Amino acid sequence: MNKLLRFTTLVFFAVILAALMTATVSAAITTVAIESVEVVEGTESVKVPVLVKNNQGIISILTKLTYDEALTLTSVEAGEVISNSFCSNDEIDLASNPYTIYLSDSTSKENITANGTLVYLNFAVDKDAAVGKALSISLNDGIAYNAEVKRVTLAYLNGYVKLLPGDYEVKFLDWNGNVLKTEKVKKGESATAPVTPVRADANGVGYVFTGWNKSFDNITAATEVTAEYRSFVYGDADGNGVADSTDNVIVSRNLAKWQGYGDSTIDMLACDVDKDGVLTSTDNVIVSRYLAKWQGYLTLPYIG
Ligand SMILES: [Ca+2]
Ligand SMILES: [Ca+2]
Repeated sequence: MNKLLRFTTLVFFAVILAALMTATVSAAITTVAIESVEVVEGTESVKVPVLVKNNQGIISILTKLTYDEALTLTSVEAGEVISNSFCSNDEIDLASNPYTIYLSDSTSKENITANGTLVYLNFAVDKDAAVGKALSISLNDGIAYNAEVKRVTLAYLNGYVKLLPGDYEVKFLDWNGNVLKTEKVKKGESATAPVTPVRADANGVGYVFTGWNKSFDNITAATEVTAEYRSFVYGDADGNGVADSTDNVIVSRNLAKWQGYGDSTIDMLACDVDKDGVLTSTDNVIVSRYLAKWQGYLTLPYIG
């Protein structure tokens, strides 16, 4: 092995060792961490835990809490780590931002080394707080002591409260109020329509779906969307509301391809009285028999 290679190897291991030591040291700092909380918009109060991690041994902590103006501190509860503690939750102080949190075990002569919740911060959330924005909560200027009355170095992990867009229920209803589909949609997003509904014929009248009565894009509230249909009378080629011999003549001319009697001039759905999807002379024969009140042809559509 040449000298350069040996030197390089040595440097390599030295760097690794230094990195490991740094990692060990940084892992060993007592850390006060605010646990971020995400709630659905409209939530009026949140409880934010403040945790101690990598606890190297403490007996008291004093720190300053600063928080977003869309939050209002309503109370501070002691957590489990320092159970016999004084927690500066004097109501008069609550309005101050920054707010001083002070925790001290007045009885223990030994270091508290448990990890867990130091305090719970209860906040009221402003009604107009921005959705999706991290409402920051931070701690700073901390002083902590251990049982030997030595300063304990603290690291902080700041947190936030975030309002998540709410879900809104979008209901798709049929003409008679039957629920075709229910969907939860996030604020500002779009609902997806169900499969095109089919409305049954009734008393010689047919229906064709024409769309939904309102938009279901950009949903910002609970929404009901209703199916809309166009109605037609079976056999009523000219759309005047009754099936009579005039319609029969019109259909004959359409089938014979007379000028001015094209498909676009008549109601094709109304004329397809056997509902096979096409207009043929059979449909016209059926309408003739219906008009002549043949037995078996007394109602339309005719399903043979
Ligand atoms: Ca007619
Ligand atoms: Ca037909």
